[in-house]
Amino acid sequence: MTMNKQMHQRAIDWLNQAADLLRATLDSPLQVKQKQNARDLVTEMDCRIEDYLIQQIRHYYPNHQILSEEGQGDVFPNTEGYLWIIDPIDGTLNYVKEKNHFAILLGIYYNGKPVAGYIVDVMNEQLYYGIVGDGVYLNHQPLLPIQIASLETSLIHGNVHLFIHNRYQAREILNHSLGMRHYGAAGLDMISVIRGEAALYLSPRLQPWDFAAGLAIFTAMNYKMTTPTGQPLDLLKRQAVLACHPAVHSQVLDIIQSTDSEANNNDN
Ligand code: 2AM
Ligand code: CA
Repeated sequence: MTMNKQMHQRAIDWLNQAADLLRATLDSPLQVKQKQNARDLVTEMDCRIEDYLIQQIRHYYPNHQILSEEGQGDVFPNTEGYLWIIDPIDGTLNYVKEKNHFAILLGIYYNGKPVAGYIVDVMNEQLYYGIVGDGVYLNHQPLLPIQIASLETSLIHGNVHLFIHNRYQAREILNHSLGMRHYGAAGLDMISVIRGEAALYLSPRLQPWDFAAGLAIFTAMNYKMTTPTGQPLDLLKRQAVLACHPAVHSQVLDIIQSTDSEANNNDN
């Protein structure tokens, strides 16, 4: 399925409106609630952005399915037909504590296959999108990534806990690289790989809305996004994710699979 131009234009208009609203309200007092723990937050702006995007999609595309983090989408979506996967604010903890380094994420899928992905780096006013079968763009200009030659000459991105607990041979991967950086917003960490600033991003636990936008952009670029054991990602499940430049993917899989400990290598 190729991306429909009108749908693409609407998605961009809605994302721009949503990003404008987040910037305009940045200094307003925020209602912050904990979800599972003190690091897992939701604010009224997560819900407001989600509500706005879902209202637009439902109005123009009433037959499409929606999967969205804060629960206003479909309760039990499947991958049949069009599926919009939304994270209204990726990096909510950054949004609350830094007022920076957060994103809006949207992935559009058809019968489980990526069609287009959108990542808005809100405070930098940068819109990244990838259209499968076309290419990847930054603020509507074709993106020319920095070239990645090898793990040994590259930075990597990854969740800090991976390195503390050495899951997926994270320390070994780090030792092969030049060093580790991390934003704490999956969409922005994936952008570092998309731009060629880092060779990979590894996270032990991402929800579909954390990786759906990036997976579509990676697919448009022929980059690799799999589980850390090289399996395809399941669009409806929480999983560990290895998002990788193609030049280093097989080397990283080899390092991960060289582990002795099965427990450290569990994809779930
Ligand atoms: P969020 O801000 O949308 O919740 C932080 O390392 C990254 O992981 C962010 O993209 C964050 O997204 C996501 N994240 C935080 N807690 C998570 C959890 N329990 N499961 C999956 N993803 C999570
Ligand atoms: Ca979120």
